[in-house]
Amino acid sequence: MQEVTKDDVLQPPMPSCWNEETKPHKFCPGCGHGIILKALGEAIDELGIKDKMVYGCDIGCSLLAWDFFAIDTVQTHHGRTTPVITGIKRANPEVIGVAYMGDGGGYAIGSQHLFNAAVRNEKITVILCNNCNYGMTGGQMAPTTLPGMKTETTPYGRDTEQTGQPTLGPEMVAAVAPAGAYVARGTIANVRQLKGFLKKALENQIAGNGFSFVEALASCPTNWRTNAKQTWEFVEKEMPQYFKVGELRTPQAKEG
Ligand SMILES: Cc1ncc(C[n+]2csc(CCOP(=O)(O)OP(=O)(O)O)c2C)c(N)n1
Ligand code: SF4
Repeated sequence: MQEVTKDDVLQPPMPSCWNEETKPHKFCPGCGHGIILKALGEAIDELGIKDKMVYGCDIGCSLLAWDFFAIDTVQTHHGRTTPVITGIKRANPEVIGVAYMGDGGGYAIGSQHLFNAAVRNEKITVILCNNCNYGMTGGQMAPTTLPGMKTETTPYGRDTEQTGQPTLGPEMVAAVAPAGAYVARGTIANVRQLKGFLKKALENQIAGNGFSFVEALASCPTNWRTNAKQTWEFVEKEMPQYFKVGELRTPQAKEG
């Protein structure tokens, strides 16, 4: 039988800022990272900013995107993408800097960087993939693991008496960021809306208003050990019950 290659199959259109040679990408089937990065790629294409960008990815499954874009890219230590992109942006304010990370990288080891960058209103964009666990290292409890959720390190379910409540990142960033910040939580269950949030976050940086932060609810079927139906139900129905989807801050004013 003749072998079928990827050139024989009709491919869905890729964002032009993607590095075509590195596709298919390295994420597991059903992973949310690729969906977030497609929405980001389309937002970059629509804004026409590819040549001005520096993209930074963390340690965690986000590092699998080190060759994902045809864009200047830096791969950093775990939790350190925010300060690395901050440094690049400060050295060259013309750059549009994006820091991409997981919930472990952003809300555990890198939380001091994330929240202090927000306090300082650094003119960068941080995008965080919330998949309720430490994906790359095999599915341990993360700051975002839901109450009662089973992981490698919470085999009987997360006990919030012992470990506290899941981190509400956008709510925390919105509470400390000055006027000019943009903060939102999207989901891979609504990609059109997610792309809109990512576009507004990038536009906020282009306008020089201040810090921009978008958390995206996403899937990790490998560590959740879920089939396609269970995976989608968890993302679409379970996660938004705790993590409310929507915009929390727009640059016009500090609300509340
Ligand atoms: C300083 C440091 N601490 C710990 C690790 C081990 N480590 C690698 S990836 C990872 C967790 C990644 O989880 P997350 O940030 O949620 O991203 P995901 O893989 O789920 O996308 C950890 C703890 C490391 N590489 N470096
Ligand atoms: S382990 Fe989870 S987060 Fe990492 S690539 Fe696989 S599905 Fe995605």
